[in-house]
Amino acid sequence: MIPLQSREIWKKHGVKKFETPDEFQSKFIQHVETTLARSLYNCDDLAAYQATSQSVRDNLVIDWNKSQQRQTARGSKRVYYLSLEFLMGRALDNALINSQDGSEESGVEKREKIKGAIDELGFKLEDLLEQEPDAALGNGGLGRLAACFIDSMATGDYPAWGYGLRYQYGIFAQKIIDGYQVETPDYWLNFANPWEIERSEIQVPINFYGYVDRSDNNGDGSTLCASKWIGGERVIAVPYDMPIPGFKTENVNNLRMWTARPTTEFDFAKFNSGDYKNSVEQQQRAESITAVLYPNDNFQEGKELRLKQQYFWCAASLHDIVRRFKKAKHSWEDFPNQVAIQLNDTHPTLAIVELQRILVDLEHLDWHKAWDIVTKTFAYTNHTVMQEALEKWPIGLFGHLLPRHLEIIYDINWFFLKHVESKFPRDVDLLSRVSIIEEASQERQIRMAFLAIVGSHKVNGVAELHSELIKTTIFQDFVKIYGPGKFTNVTNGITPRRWLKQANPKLGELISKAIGDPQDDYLLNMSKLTELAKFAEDEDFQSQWNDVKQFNKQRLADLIEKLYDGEDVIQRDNIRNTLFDIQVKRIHEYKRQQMNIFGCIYRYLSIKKLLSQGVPISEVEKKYPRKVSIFGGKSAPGYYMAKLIIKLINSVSDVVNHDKEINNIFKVVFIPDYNVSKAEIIIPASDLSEHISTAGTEASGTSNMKFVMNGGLIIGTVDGANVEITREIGEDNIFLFGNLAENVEELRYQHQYHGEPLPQELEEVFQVIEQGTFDGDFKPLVESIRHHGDYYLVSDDFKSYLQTQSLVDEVYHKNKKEWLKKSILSVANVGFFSSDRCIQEYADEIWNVEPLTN
Ligand code: CJB
Repeated sequence: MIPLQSREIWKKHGVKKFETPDEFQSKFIQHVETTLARSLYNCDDLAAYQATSQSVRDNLVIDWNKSQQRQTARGSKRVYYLSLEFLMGRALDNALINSQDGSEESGVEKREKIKGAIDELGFKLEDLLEQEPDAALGNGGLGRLAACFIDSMATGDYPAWGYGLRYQYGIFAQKIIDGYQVETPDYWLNFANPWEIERSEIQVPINFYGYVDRSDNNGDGSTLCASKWIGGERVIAVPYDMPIPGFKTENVNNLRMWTARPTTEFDFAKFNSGDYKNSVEQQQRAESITAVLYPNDNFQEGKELRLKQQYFWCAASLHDIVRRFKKAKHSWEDFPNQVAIQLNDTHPTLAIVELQRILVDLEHLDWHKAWDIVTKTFAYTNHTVMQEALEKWPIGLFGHLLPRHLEIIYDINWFFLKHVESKFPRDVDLLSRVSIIEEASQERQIRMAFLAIVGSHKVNGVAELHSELIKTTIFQDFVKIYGPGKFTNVTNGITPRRWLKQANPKLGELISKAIGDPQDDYLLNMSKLTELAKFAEDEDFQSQWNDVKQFNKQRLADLIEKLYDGEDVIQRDNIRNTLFDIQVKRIHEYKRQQMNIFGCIYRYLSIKKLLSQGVPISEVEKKYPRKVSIFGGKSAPGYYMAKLIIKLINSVSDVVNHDKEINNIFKVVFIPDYNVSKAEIIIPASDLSEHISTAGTEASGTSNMKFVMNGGLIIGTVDGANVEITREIGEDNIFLFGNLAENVEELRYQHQYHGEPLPQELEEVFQVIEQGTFDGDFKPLVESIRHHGDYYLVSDDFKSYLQTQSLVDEVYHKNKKEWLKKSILSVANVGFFSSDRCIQEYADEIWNVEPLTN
């Protein structure tokens, strides 16, 4: 502690945030010369990016300190958001937009001033922003949702922390070689990361393996009593903190990311001293825990290292949370009044078990009292109904790594089943269906979703349809046991700061001017956007709206040209009358990029057919107006079919784009290495985007919301959040097609037992694929539909997909005014999908926490 008399000195020298461009420049130069040890003569863009970030970070850290002190002093309840993925993207521009001080000026205005100041220093802000690598610590929707939520929690002044892992390698970088995906490592920490603060003074020991010692349990052998777990391997968890600034608030929250380090203390016990090689191996073994993000999306791999990651992260986070709680000297009953923990999917379910272990084994609470605290603390978000994504761990692997936790899970299950039995006596079937331990499989497995439900007070789905589906399918029995009140819905959302203001500054500007909101308050109160509706048919406004879209399309065309080594793939001169049709997301059979590319092939064949009949190209163009189909997305490295879909897209692209005869009226483009920063360029450029999953498979989708927020129209199935998007923006403003979720089971059954013929259009597409028109062997893709049950119902939806695409062409090319009206009305009514609304719902309905205003 600093002695009282010294504190005056501290206060006198208290650090100050830079406020003016001049003060920024001074900070910038100071960082160039001291932090980076460079000078006027050798400061390149990278150094200038670093110095800018360090300067902005200084401001954030000052607010971060104040925010944390305020949160502690108020002693209010905190939220902890546990997510194995945080797909943050870049931080600098977001920090500039969100930067705030006591003045009236908005962050957006401030950003403009900093831009000017950087100009004067001899750099371009845009070039500096490009220097930053994406923090790509996530796979797709789930990880990006966590990033949007953490932004909204800070913006809403909620005392909230995120907890994650600081992977050294994020999601792999995707290269396309000969049309195939090739993965290369994403070592994003190559240069110093100015957005993190290492907290090496905090070191949390984490144990694995070993055995349970019950020698001091009075010999009664009960696993319910405090037991001692003697770990067999120990690593150290060290946190790195990322300040998360809110928009238009001085509140800055914390995202704490753990990294694994070896412990020397334990090495000595285990290895002979002087056995250098082994101790280095030990070091590498420890560090491997946080080395790499598992690159699967909607799929569980069941590897021991993944389980190790999960426990390492849960144990470190809970240790931190409990330490903070204990410092405030509350009684244990108060824990759920002080702490809310949200589980982002089942990945952090071990946190439930770890808290029970801490309370029973280390704090010596009675089992039931402890369990009451645990269940009041946790809530669980489900993100998928797909079987292959639901986490299960074999008992053998689990018990070896975490012997005490396995015992605790058995006990949790025992009490749970006892409760079920008392409510539904003699229903043995029910008991086996809901048991946390699945007995039916070859090896017994722990069903993590069931454990998460039993250990939480609320379970939510991520869109209305999805939340209903989990209640009637995978969690049906639990609704019977606990009643429907435990299950709820919080429809996903996105942060309008990144996905509107930052990604689409031109649209942001037009909106704030149109609705008379120069301070950009609409970014906090998105219902203000409804003001736009009155301009929907205003021709002058429509034309300005269209100009913004064309600007964004040019920006994307520039990116594509760069990625295609200078080839002008998208004929720039024709951009205004070329429809940009975009599908960017993880590649997955259920998301049905295959249906999209089959549609592209069909379009190409139809154009060729007309040409072969002697129809002049100008006439063909009337039927098939100019269009570019743009794809982007990564496949899990081990997902054969998804990789084949990528190859097919690239092979089709190769044929179509080089066919002189079709005179550029149709193009197919695959953008390699889709990531957050590319999304910020791609999404604002869409006229149309595709969200065409088999009904009932896409829990929510969030890029659908991003596209709508940027004035793009949607072609989609009645799935996930498309349903609520339709409700909000109006069914006239979205192109829906395809079978409904309620019919999927029946259709699959039909395929299995009756083998319906394929629609003619799909047959034609398959024939040219089989003729070898496109480079590659696509037999498995065709066969999965023709002979193997067509699980994703491509053949059932293909015709209505094509018909709806024709309708799109017609409106876009023959009725541009109608199109623009739809686009404006969509943005006017997109407000519901702000993640600020989600966070408020979680806070009110699940966490029971209040914002902490000054
Ligand atoms: N989701 O990104 C993932 N990974 C998974 O393993 C499971 C689900 C996605 O989560 C998003 C956020 O809730 C949803 O919008 C999306 O539909 C779902 O696939």
